[in-house]
This record gives sequence, C-alpha cells and structure tokens, in this order.
Amino acid sequence: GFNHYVYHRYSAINQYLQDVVTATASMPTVNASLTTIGFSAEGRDIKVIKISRGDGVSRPSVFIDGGIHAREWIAPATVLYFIGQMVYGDEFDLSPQLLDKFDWFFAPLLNPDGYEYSHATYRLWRKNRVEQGRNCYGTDLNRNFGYQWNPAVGGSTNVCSDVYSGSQAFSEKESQAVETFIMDNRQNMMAYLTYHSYGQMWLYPWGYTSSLPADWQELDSAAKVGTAALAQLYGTNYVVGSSTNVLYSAAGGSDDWAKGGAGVKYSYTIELRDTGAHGFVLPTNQIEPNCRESWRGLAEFALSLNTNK
Ligand code: 0X9
Ligand code: ZN
Repeated sequence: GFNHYVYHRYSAINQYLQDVVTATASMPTVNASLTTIGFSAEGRDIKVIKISRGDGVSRPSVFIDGGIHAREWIAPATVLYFIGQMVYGDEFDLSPQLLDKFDWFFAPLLNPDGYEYSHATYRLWRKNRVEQGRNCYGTDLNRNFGYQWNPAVGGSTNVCSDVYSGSQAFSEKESQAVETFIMDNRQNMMAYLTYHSYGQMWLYPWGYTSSLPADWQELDSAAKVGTAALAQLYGTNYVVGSSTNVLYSAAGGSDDWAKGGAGVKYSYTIELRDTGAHGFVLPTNQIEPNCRESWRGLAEFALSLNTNK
C-alpha cells in the first residue's frame, strides 16, 4: 500500500489518487472520482478527487487543498492522509459520519511545478514556476487570488520576489483552475480549507485587512472546535484568529477569495507543524503525528458545522 509517512513526488501522488478511485469501484458505500481541473505553467495536471457516498444524493460540500506553496511538503502529505482516512476508514470511526454529512473535494497538490522544483533543485522554493524573464521565475499563488488583490499589501510587483503577486489577479493557470472549479461548485460549498505550513495556526479571513468578516464569531468558534480536538492527541497547540491579526496582512490569498469572492462561509488557512524548529523542512518522523492530529481536528470541525442554514 501507499506509505503516508514519507514525502512523495508528483507522479506517485497521482498514482495514489488513481488507485483510490479504482479501489472505491468495489466499495458499496463510498465513491471516488478524479478530475483534472487545469494544468500548471509547465503542463502538469492539477487534480481534484471527489469522495462521497455515491448514492446519488447531493450533500453540502467541503473543498480542501494543499501544496499552494512548493516547499510546504507537509501540506500535500496531510491532504493525502485525509483522502486515505475518508476512503479506508479511520481509527476514530468518524469517516461514516463525515460522508453522511458532506461531499468532499480534495486537491492535494495545487502547485505541482513548484513542488517538483523543490524536490529536484531548490528545497525552499515557494512560488509556481512560470517564466518571468530577467532570469526570474514564479508567482506566489497565495498573492494571486482575485478578492481585494493588491501587491502593496504583503505582496510585491517585483517578478523576482518570493511574494510576487502576479501581473493581475488570477494571472496564473494554477489559481485560475481553482477559481473555475470552486465557482462551478460553489452553490453547495460550505467550507474551504487550504493547508500550508508552518506555524500551527487555524486562520480565518481577512488577510487583506485587520477588519473582520461580519460572521467572524461563527468562524472562530468552529476553528476552536477543530484546534481543541487536534490538541487532544498529543497536546499540540494551535492559535486561532484572523490572518491579519494573528500572522500578517497579505492580500490575494485563496482563503480571502473563497469567502469574499466565491461566498464560501467557512474559509480557513491552516498552518501545520511546526512552530519553527524545523520550519518548512519538517522531518519525516513528524508526518504521522501531524496527520493524525490534523485529521482529528478536521473531522470534529466538520461535524460541528450547522448545515441547516
Ligand atoms: O503568507 C501566506 O501566504 C500564508 N503563510 S505561509 O507561511 N504558508 O506562506 C498565510 C496566508 C494567510 N491568508 C491570507 N493572508 N489571506
Ligand atoms: Zn504557505
């Protein structure tokens, strides 16, 4: 089987997603289907796997992504672990309830070019790999989303910068693919969770301003259900709050766009382990505890949401 406790390359990740689809074909109560929602600058597939009961009933949905930032390897690993737990069952026995309540969309690797470059050439690469000229590459996909897009707020107009915001909102193929997919599916979408590292934070909008959304208290309470459940396993502490107030202001994030642009109520950026001892280069022996506690946090968070409104 697939070893969830190592960092996999792009091709192995795609193979796993295909294997999950094949496996569910003979499962009576769970169905998985795989779509390519777009292509990266270098032509790699950007994939979404939908996991549902497969009983023809349409449920509220949750969209979860990882790997917007190339060097944050723990994020794709975590989303892949979620896929495995959802399909093959989990130790807490929560996946049946999760599938009864929601349809699930997982995009484990939104920036495959950057991820491969981080594996092959430069471990700390962050952006995508679009060619900019001047011998510089890449746009920061998490500055490129089109809600209150503004390079002056935590981004840059310098193509060589690690936080280059792009020539305009949604200038990048990778962010466009997410935009199109979420807009096409937004009528039922209740939550958007984007996994990053590091810092151990469960962040909600806004990232472009220190103001808070009108319903911030609902987002805050739900996040606290998640972090409390997460902490039960190993005592790992996560901070909850708005991106700007807990971290820094940065416009053009996917979380701000999911909420402000697509109208997805519960939108979050989750910064996984650790708090800086290893930073982006999280050792493989932390993949398992990170994934286990994150799954627990996600499950209790999702089960706490009120789908009747
Ligand atoms: O700066 C980012 O894009 C995120 N932190 S990271 O270290 N993973 O790069 C935080 C994004 C928070 N959300 C917004 N600023 N909208
Ligand atoms: Zn990140």
